[in-house]
Amino acid sequence: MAVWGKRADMTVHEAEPFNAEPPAAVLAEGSATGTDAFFVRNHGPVPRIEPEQWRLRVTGRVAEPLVLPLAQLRARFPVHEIVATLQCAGNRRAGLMRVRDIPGEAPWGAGATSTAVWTGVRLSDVLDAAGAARDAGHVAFEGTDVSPEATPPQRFGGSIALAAAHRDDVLLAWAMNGAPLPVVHGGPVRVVVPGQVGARSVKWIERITVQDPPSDNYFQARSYRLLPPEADPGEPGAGFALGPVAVNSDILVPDDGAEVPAGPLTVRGYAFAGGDRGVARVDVSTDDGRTWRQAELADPIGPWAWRLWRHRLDVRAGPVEITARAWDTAAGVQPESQAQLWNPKGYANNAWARVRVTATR
Ligand code: MTE
Ligand code: MO
Repeated sequence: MAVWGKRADMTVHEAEPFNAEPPAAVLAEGSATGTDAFFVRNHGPVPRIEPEQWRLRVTGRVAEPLVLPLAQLRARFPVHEIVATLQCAGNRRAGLMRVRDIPGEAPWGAGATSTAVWTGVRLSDVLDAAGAARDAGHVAFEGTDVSPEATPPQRFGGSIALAAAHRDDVLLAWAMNGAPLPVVHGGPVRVVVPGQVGARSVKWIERITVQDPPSDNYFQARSYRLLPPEADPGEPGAGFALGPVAVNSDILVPDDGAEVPAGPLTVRGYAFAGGDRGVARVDVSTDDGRTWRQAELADPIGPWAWRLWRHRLDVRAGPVEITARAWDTAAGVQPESQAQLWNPKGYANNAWARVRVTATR
């Protein structure tokens, strides 16, 4: 049954809180993901907020604290539209779980990554209006939803560095793909932080605090940290907080395990690089990386969005393993082995993409 306006064929990792990803092939259909297919990652129940009741509070190291109703947020600042990809840190965790189990976390596939057009105002314009201290360290976000998974249970939150918050691309968005932001994606208003792990794009944003240290919220200080493999995931402060997304790609078509006709086969996928990096190249191999061919990249749809890619192969009857890897504009490349990337929370799997298919005559 379709819930939250999503396609009926979503893989639902959890019904409550709702967590779901689209079938990989659906992501290959277009550079902007349909709202009905865009993945959903929730850490608590979806809060119901009346847009008229909603207020954004801007506090902390500001000259003038603000309390902004939605109408004022929309009227007072220039409106901007960006195309941005969100990628959850848990994207492709299923691959890491095949290396070693990761108890308590969902086996996300390629689909914890999606791209949309977001409309809103720049966070930096709002910070300027509040007279945010220019020498502050971080900007902390807090949503409305209370996560029972956090210790102690608390609202979802996180932070980004002040310099990142002043970038042109960080939005307080009330629309997605040209329609009011759906409640499951954070409506009435969410933060969109392009290029950083999805967790920093706080939904149902209610409070923005300009401060020196990073947020002490559970989802900044304890979770969404990349731990050394031997670390105890319950240990506070271990590892480092995730931020910009490393170069990544995945194969969306054909499906892993599919049977395909021998002969011409078009392989399709996405590639994405966060931070200030773009996707420079995608390579495809059918001999486990001994030789590579360059895939054809779709035209860029914006500096903060993924690049879809395709590559035509000619496959002979029998088993075929297809491997892909992306390079970013800083010459970063996806590492080969997910065994080497395994970490206790199963984040940031950017190992070579692989699917195994059987070609039949
Ligand atoms: N914001 C709030 N308030 N609560 C959440 O659970 N999940 C975060 C982020 N913002 C979350 C949140 C995570 S981990 C990700 S990956 C993205 O939202 C997912 O955004 P989406 O559900 O719109 O795809
Ligand atoms: Mo996430």
